Amino acid sequence: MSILTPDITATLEQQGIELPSWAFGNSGTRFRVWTTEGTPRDVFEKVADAAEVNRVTGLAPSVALHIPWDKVDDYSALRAHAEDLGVALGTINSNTFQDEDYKFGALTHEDDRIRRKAIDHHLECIDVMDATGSRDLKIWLAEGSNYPGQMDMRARQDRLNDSLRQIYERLSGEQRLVLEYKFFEPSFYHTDVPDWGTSYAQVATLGDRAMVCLDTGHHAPGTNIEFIVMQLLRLGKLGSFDFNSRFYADDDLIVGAADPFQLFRIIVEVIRGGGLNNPDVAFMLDQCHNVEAKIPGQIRSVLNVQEMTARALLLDHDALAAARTANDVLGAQAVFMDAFYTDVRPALAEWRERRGLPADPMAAFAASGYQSTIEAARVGGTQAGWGA
Ligand code: LRH
Ligand code: MN
Ligand code: MN
Repeated sequence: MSILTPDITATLEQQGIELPSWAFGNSGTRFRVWTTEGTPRDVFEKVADAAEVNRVTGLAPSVALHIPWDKVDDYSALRAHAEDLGVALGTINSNTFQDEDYKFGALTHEDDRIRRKAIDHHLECIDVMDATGSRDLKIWLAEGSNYPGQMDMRARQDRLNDSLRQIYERLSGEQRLVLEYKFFEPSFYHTDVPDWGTSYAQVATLGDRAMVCLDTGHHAPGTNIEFIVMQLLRLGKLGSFDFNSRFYADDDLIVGAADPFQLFRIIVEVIRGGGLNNPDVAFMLDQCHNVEAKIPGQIRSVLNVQEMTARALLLDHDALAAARTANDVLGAQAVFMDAFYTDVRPALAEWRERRGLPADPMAAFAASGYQSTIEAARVGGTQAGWGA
């Protein structure tokens, strides 16, 4: 009998991980952007590549867009294109980090003209959501200062709150606003939304459809991220994840690659806090594939999340509760590690086959010929990159 019980597979079957359109474009560091053959030239091609990840894994039903990187004239046509390929358009990410006007802030800016421009950009993003059928507007702000004394941090919080309220008021129906935090970069002294507490304090004043987005790469080294996950779930304010992994800063590497145990611990808390199929929590990747192949990089990523989810679902809660009640420190830790160390890969491969999916999605993609087809077809035009 498989170690994956029917209860576990029923949960796994519901799992969906949103892919970021920008993972399929070229990216790099501030030193160099690397190019690869077959890289999409527009968002239609990015969506096609994302659909390929879903085809071989059954795990990636939607694609997040970044505006203006993925700006098009006709979002209904893009939506129809995605639906034809079996995927949906997901979270809309605003972008106020590449415009000269925003050098000293956007939603926090002292100058009313610039702050109005930034608010209007978000209102346009909500127009896009109306056309794409997206639920979430994700806001990450590259705002802050480099030197003590440079800016009035408190006044900026007040302006931020006013800007967010104007944006929130434009949402309709099921639409939500998720506010992402990041402890530093591009500003190095102070950041206007540096931590979950600030994001929470801001969204809590707006209403029920304003939540916090937790990007796993946006914390200081050593931060207990699963504690934050637990707390936000407890408060009913965890709206979404941006998954990736990091060694040093905001590295945007493949989720579960740098620290698989951390991913396991996070997913344990997600399950503890209401389950994986909690509709309030959106699972998304936020990654860039600088030197590795992009489509296989995304396939590897969603499989890593699935593998850690299966391991977390194997946790023996009764045994854990008994050990905790007895204050059996080593016993509780042993139960926890037993689940983490279980190799679920053969059972997952077998389960995939039973569902008509390839047992080995990486191999299936390599054998499909898709990569050589796009390399031959996508000549001419400009390759999309991080920021274009
Ligand atoms: C900022 C961030 C944010 C952006 C993305 C490209 O570091 O995580 O989510 O939208 O990177
Ligand atoms: Mn992010
Ligand atoms: Mn980031």
